[in-house]
Amino acid sequence: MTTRRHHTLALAFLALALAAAAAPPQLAPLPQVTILATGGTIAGTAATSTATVGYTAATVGVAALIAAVPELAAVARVSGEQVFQIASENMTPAHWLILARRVDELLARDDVAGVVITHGTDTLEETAYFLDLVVKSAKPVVLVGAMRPSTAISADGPMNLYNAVALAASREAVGRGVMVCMNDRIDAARDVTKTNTVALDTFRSPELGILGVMEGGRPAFYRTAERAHTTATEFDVTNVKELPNVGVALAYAGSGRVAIDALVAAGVKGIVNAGVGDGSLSVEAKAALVEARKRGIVVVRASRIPGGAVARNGEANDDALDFVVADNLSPQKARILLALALTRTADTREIQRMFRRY
Ligand code: DAS
Repeated sequence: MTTRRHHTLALAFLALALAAAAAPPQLAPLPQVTILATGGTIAGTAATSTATVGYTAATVGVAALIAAVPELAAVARVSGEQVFQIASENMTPAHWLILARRVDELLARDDVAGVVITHGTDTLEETAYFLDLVVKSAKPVVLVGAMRPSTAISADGPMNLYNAVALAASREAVGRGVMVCMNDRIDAARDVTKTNTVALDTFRSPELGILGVMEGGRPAFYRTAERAHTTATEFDVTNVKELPNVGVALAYAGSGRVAIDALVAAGVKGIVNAGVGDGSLSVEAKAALVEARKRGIVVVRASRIPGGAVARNGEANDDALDFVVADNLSPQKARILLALALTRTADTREIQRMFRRY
C-alpha cells in the first residue's frame, strides 16, 4: 500500500475517533418493566371524587392506569398486560397459577428487568407470598394496590404505581424476593399483611418490620428477607394444574369442631387451624383434628394472633399427634405454604422443615 493511502486511512480513523469523542454519551436505555394488571381499587372508580368506600373496583384498564402516570417514563420503559380484571376477594389459587406462569415467562426474557402486579388489597398479601415461593427468577416482582379509587381526591394509586415501577426497575431490588410497595414503604411478601380496612398505611409487617422505603423514586433498604424465596425454593408449579385444597378453621370461644368437620367433609388435603393464643386447641377441636389426621389430612397449628410463632409441642403434643406448627406465618399464609408443600410430600417431618425454611 502506498504511503499516501496510509496517510488517508490514518486521517479517516482520526476523524472517526474525534467524532466519537465529541458525540454525547449514549445513555443506556431505561429498564423494561411489565405491569400485569389484575383489578382492585387501584383500578376502581366511584361516582364522586370524595367517595373512598362503596366504589366499584376493577373497572380501569391497564393502559389507562399507565397513562395516568406519565412520570413512569422517567424511570422505566413500561408495557402493560390486563391479566384479570377482578376485585381481589375473588382471587383464587387458579388465578395465582396463571399469574406465576406469566411472571416466569416475562422474567425469563433478557429484555425484561422486572414485573409490577397491580392487585386488589384484600388478598394482595396472599398472591405476593405465593409468588415469593414459586417465581424462578431473582429479578424484582413488586405488588401494588391502592386504598382509594382512581377517581378520589388524593388517590394513592398513581404514586404507589410510580414507586412500584421505580422499585422494579432498580438494581437494588434484585434478589430480594417478591415485595409489596405501597405508601412509600417496601415490605417482604412473607411478612406483610393488611392491618386496617380503610387506612392508606394499611400494609404493615407488624413484627419484623419493613425492608425499606422509597425516597424520590429510589429504594433505600434497611434489611433483607431471611427466609428462602424465589430462586432458593424447592417448589415448582410449572406442571401443577391445581393446588391441593387446604382450608383454614378459625377458633373462637365455643367454636367447637364444626368448621373442622366441614373442611374434612369438603375433602381438603390439609387443615390450618387458626387457634386462640399460642395455637391452643379446645377439647372438641383437638378431637376433630386428630380424626382428620387419621384420615391422612395434614394438620397445621397456627394462631389467630398476628404476632409471634406457634411453639411446637407447646399447647399441644405435636410429636404425638403428628401435627405441624406454622412458625410465625399467619393462617392465610400457612395455608399457601401447606398447599405448596403438599405438591411435594405428605410427610409431616418434611413439611415441618419447610415451615422452618420459608
Ligand atoms: N375489594 C378490594 C380488592 O379488590 C378493593 C381494594 O382494596 O383493592 O381487594
